[in-house]
Amino acid sequence: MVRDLQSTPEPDPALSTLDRLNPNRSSTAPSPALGRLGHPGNAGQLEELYEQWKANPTSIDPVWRGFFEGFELGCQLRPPPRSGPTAPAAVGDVLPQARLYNLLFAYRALGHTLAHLDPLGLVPHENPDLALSTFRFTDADLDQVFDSGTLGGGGPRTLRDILAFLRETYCGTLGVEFMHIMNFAIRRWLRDRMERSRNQPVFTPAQQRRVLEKIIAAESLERFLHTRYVGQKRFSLEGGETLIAVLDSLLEACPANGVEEIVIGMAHRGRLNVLVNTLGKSRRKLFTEFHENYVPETVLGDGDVKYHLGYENTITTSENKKLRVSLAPNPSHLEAVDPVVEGKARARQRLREDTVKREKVLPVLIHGDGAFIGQGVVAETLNLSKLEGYKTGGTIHIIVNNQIAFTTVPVDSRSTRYCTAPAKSLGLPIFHINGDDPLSACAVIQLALEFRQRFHEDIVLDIVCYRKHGHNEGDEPNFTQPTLYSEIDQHPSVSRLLSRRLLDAGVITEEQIQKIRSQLDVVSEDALRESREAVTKFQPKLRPDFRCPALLESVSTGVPASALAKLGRSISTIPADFQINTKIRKMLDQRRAMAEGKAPLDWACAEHLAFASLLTSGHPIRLSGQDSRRGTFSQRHSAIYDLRTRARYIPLKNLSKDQASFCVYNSPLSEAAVLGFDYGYSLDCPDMLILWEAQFGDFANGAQTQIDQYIAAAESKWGVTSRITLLLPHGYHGQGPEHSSARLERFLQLSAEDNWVVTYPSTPANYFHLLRRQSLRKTVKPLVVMTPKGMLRDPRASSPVKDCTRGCFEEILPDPAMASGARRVILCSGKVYFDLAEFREKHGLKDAAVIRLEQIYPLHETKLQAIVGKHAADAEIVWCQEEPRNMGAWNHLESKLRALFRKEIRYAGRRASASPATGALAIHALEQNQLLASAFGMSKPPLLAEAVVPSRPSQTSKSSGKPRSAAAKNKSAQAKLSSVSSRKRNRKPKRKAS
Ligand SMILES: Cc1ncc(C[n+]2csc(CCOP(=O)(O)OP(=O)(O)O)c2C)c(N)n1
Ligand SMILES: [Mg+2]
Repeated sequence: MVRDLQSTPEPDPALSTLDRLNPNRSSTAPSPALGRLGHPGNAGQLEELYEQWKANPTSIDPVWRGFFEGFELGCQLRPPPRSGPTAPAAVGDVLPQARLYNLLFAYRALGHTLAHLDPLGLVPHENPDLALSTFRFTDADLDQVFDSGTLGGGGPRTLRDILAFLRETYCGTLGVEFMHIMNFAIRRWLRDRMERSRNQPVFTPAQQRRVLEKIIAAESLERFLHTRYVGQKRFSLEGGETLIAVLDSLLEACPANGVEEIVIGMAHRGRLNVLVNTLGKSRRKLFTEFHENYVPETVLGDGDVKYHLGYENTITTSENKKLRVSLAPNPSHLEAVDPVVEGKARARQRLREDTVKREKVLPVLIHGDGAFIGQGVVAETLNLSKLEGYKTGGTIHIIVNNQIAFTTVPVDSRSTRYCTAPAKSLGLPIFHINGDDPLSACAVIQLALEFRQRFHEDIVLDIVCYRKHGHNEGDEPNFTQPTLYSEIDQHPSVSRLLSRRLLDAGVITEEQIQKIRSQLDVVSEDALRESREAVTKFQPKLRPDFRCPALLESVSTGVPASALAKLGRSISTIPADFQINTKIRKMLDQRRAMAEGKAPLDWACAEHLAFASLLTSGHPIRLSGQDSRRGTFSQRHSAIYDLRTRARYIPLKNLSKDQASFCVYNSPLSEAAVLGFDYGYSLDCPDMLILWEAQFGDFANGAQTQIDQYIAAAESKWGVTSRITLLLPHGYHGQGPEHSSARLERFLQLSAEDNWVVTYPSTPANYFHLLRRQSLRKTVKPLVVMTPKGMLRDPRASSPVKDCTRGCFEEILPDPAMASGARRVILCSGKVYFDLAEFREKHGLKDAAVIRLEQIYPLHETKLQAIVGKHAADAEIVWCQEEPRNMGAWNHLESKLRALFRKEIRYAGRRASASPATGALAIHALEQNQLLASAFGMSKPPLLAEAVVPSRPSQTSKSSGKPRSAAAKNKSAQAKLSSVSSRKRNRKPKRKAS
C-alpha cells in the first residue's frame, strides 16, 4: 500500500508559469495554441507539455514547439553566474524556473540511475547529469523558492525541498523507469501515485510482521533443505527471498482488486520455495521428492525432476478470501514457459467468461536476469501482450535479478544498463527494487497490480538481489567469482536486515522472531519424518511402454449430405450490404457448389465444412498463425472484407445462433511464442480444437523448443495432455530448399509411446475427417498434419463431397485403381501419391499398386497389413518419398515395415542430402522424374518430356486458381532443364591424372 498525501492537487499559485516565464505576456495577445495554458493555475499542464515536447518534439502544437525550443536555447546560452547573488535580472527571471522544470524532468526520467539498487553496493549509482550544476544551479540557490509544478501536488517550494522530494521518491531503494511511456495518462497516473507517497511504503505493524514472516519462511526452507539434503540441486532462492514476500503481498491484494485466479510461470530459481511458501504445496510432499527412491506417482510416463513440476491450489488470504493459484510445469529451457502461461491465462479467462476486461485471471511471469535479456522468446511474448488474439489483460513480470547467470556476470551478458531493456521497447513501466528492502518491494507489487487492473498492460518489477550459493548447490562460485562471493559471504541476510529494521522501529520483539523461526523448524521436522515414512513404500521398477490403443479406434465423422449443403450455403453467404471482391464472390459460389455436390471439393472448402460442422454441433475452434485468416496460399479466406470500408465478415462466426465460438487470428511473425501460446491455451481448453498453422512447415523449427519440450513430451513428463493441432504446409514443388519440407522426420523421431498423431493426408475428404476426429474423439492428443501447398487447387487432389458424408478418417488408403493382385506395392504418403498415379497411367504400368499412409504415427499396422495382403504375397514392397533419404518418413518406417512384412523394403526417393531440396526447379523435376521411375522399378527414367512434371503451387490466387496446363508446365521445365543439363555437363570434374 502506498501512502496518499492528498487526493486533489493544491491549486497553483495565482501567477501562472507562463506569466513567470514571460512577465510581459499580458501586453501581447496569446496565441490560440498558447491560450488555454496561458491562464493561471495551469503550471502543471505547461510542465507536462514541456515533458511531452522533450519526449517527442513533434507531438505538440508547433507554436509550443517553437516556444520550448527558444526556451531551451535560452537555458543553454546563458552563462552560469560567476559569483554573487542568484537572483537573476530581467530575462534571468525566466530561466531559473525553466531550469527547475528541466531538473524535475531529469529526475523523473533518470532518478533511477542514482537509486541504491544493488544490495551489495557494487554497482555505482551516480549520474553527473543530475548534478545541480547541470541545471546551472549552485548550492547558493538551494533556498530559492520555485513553483514545483506537479511535484507531489505542486505549490511553491525551495530548491532544497524539491531536491529532497525527488531524491526520496526516485533515488532511494527504488528506481523507476516510466518517462519513456508514450501514453500520458499512464505516465501521469504513475507519477502522481509515486509522488503522493514519495514511493515510501506504509504498512501497519501487523503487515510488516507478515512481510518478515514470509522472508524468514523462505530462508528457513532453503536452510532446512541445505542441511538435510546436502549437495542436492534445489536452485536456492537465498539472497532473493524478497520474492516470497512480494508474491504474498500480491496474492493478498488480489481479491480486493477483482482477481480470482493467478497463473504463474517461472524457471528453476526459487521454484521449490514458491511451491511451498506461495502455492501451499506441503513440505512433506516436497521432501518426499528429494528422496533417492522417489518415483512420481501420478505420471504414466517418465516424470520430471522436482524443480520443473507444476502445481495448483486454492489458497485462502488473511482476509479469508479464496484465490486459485497455479504454477505451470516447465522445461529447463529458460523462458519457454512464458507464452505457455499467457495461453493458459487466456484460456482460464475464457473459462471464467472474462474475455472483455480480463481482470479475473492474472498471469505472473517470474524471470532470471540473464534469461530475460538473453532469450528471444521474452521479446516475442511481450509483443503478444496487446494483440487481439493473444492479449491477457496485462502480465506482471518479476525478475529475480541476482546479477549473475550461471557463471556469467552482466557485463558479459547484456549490452544494456538493465536486464529489463526488452520491456522498455513496449513502453512498460519498470520498477527496479533493492532486494534488501522487502517492504518497498511489497508496496510496489501492490501498485503494479492496481496498474494492471486499471490499464490492462504489462508491468515489470526487477528485484535486484544476489545469489548466496553457486548456480546450484553443487556448484562452486568462488572458481569464477572470488571477489563477488567474498562480498556475498559477508553480507547480512535479508531476514537479518529486516529484523533489525523492525526491531528498531519497535514493530516486533526478538522473542517473536525466535518464535517464528522455531515454529517453522518444527513444521519442517515433522514433514521430514512423514516423508521418510512415505518413501519407504516406494519400490522403483522399470515401467512398461505406455500405449494408447484408443488412438487407432475409428471415430465416425461423416456428415449427412443435406447438412453439408446447408453449411455450404452458410459459409458462402455474405450480408446483402457487403460489397466484395468479384474473385472472392466466385470462390464463395464455388464453395457453395462444392458443398452441394455440384463440383468436387477442394481443401479449403473441406476445411471450412469440417469447421462449420463442428461449430454447429457445439465444438469451439481457435486457429492462429501467420496470415491464417486469408491463408498463406490465398486459399482459406475465412474473413471477407467489404471493398469500401474493409469491414470484416467471418462466415464461420455466423452459422447459427447457438453455434460454438470460432476464433481465427493472424498471428505476429513469431513461431516460438505463438505456438507456445496456442499450446498453453489448449492445455486449459481441452474441448476446443486449437490449431496453429505455420506459414510454411519448415518455419515450425523456430518453435522447436515448444515442440520438443512441451508438445511431444509433456504427457510423459508432467501428465498433461493437449489437443493442439499443427498445420504444416509441406510438399516438394521445386520451390527451393526453404519452402519444401516441414521436417516430417523430426516429428517422427519424437514419436513414441503414442504421444501424438502424425499425419500426411492426401485428399480433402480425409482432411475433413481428420479435423473432425481430432475435435470429436475423447482421447486428447496433439496432432501434426503435413498440409498441402500445390495440392490446394490440384484437381487430382479433390474429393467428391459424398466422401465426407460417411465413414471416418482413413489411416491407410488402398489404391483406388488397383485394389488387389499387384506384383509391386508402392507405399507412400501425401502428395507424391498423385505423381506416382499419374506416372503409372502415363507409362501404362499395370502391375503396381500405390498405397497411402495417411497417418504415419501411430501406424495402423493391421489395416496396412490387410490392404497390402490383397496383393501378391511375393510382391516387392517399395517406400517412395519426395524428401531426401535422410529426411521424410523413411528412417522412421523402414524397420517397422521390414518387421511387419518380414521382408526388405526398397527405397525410392532422393539421395541423402544436407539441404531439404534443390534450389532449381529444373533439377527438382529431374529428381522427381527419377524417383517416380525408380519406384516402378524402371532402371532408366524416361525422358522428362514424357514424364509427369510436378506442378508448382501458386502462393496467391492472382491467377484464376486453375492449375497451369501440363503442356505449359512441361515446356518451361524442359527449357530450364536443357540449360541446366548443359551447364552440368560443362562442370564435370576432370579426372585427376594418375
Ligand atoms: C535455453 C537455455 N539455455 C541455457 C540454459 C542453462 N542455464 C540454466 S540456468 C542458466 C542461467 C540463468 O541465469 P538467470 O536467468 O540469471 O537465472 P538465475 O539462475 O541466475 O536465477 C543457464 C544458462 C537453460 N536452462 N536454458
Ligand atoms: Mg541471474
